[in-house]
Amino acid sequence: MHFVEANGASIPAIGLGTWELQGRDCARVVEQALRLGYRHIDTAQIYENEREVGAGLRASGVRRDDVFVTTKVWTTHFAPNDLERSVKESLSRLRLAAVDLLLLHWPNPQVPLAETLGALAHARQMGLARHIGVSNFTVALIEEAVATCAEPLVCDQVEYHPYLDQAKVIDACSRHDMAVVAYSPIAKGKIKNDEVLARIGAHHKKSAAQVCLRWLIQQNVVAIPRTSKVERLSENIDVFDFNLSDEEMTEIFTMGSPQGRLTNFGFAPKWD
Ligand code: 1BO
Repeated sequence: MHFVEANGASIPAIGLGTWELQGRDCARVVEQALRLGYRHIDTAQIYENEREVGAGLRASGVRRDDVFVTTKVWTTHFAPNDLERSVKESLSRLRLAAVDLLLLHWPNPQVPLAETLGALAHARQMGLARHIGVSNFTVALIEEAVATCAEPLVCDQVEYHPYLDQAKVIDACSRHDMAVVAYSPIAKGKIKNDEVLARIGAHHKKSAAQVCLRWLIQQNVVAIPRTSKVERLSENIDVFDFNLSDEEMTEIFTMGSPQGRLTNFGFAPKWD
């Protein structure tokens, strides 16, 4: 497994995203993923599956310390006391003493960012999280957060795949030694039918999805593809035995645009 280093954190480059995985299916997929060699699981309070993620982790038999577990605080818990209480509730659902990474899930302009970051930093100081970071933050918000937070922020988790140009966010993260963690890295399955990626993949005996994940890894980006199918779990982690050429990387970069976003909500910030 390849790791991405960021502000003192070592993050496994491929993780399992669990957005929209529920109940027994979620626990089963987490267990299978860990048995297949995954060492990074991503959940969130709003996914309502932290209990199942914890159950899958225990059922896998993999040592707790060998797995990098991320959860995210939902925006309704951004007032300082709420944040601390909600993180303790997350830990009790996961049945863990601490998570490896704790993120603010989306920006929430209703609560001053400095107050929320103070509580996030305090959660780390109390030992509830080994590392902290943000998600869905724009360049301006990254700058504000880095300037305000008393503890290092190790990542911004954002939507990123070949159809969405995220050059500005990537540049801001790299200036602050923060990792970019890509959610929906295979564009909610759209990549599987992409002709350019399939053509590049044929050259390497890999699928279009594997080329896409490899393209992210070669940028030092962490990817957290979600799947409920065991064969896809194996496919998504089998991306460490080939290299894309500079020409192939560049060709894939030309597919991105700011309009390629697939996840948007009324409460989202004004994107870069
Ligand atoms: C509302 C969930 C977006 C991705 O984590």
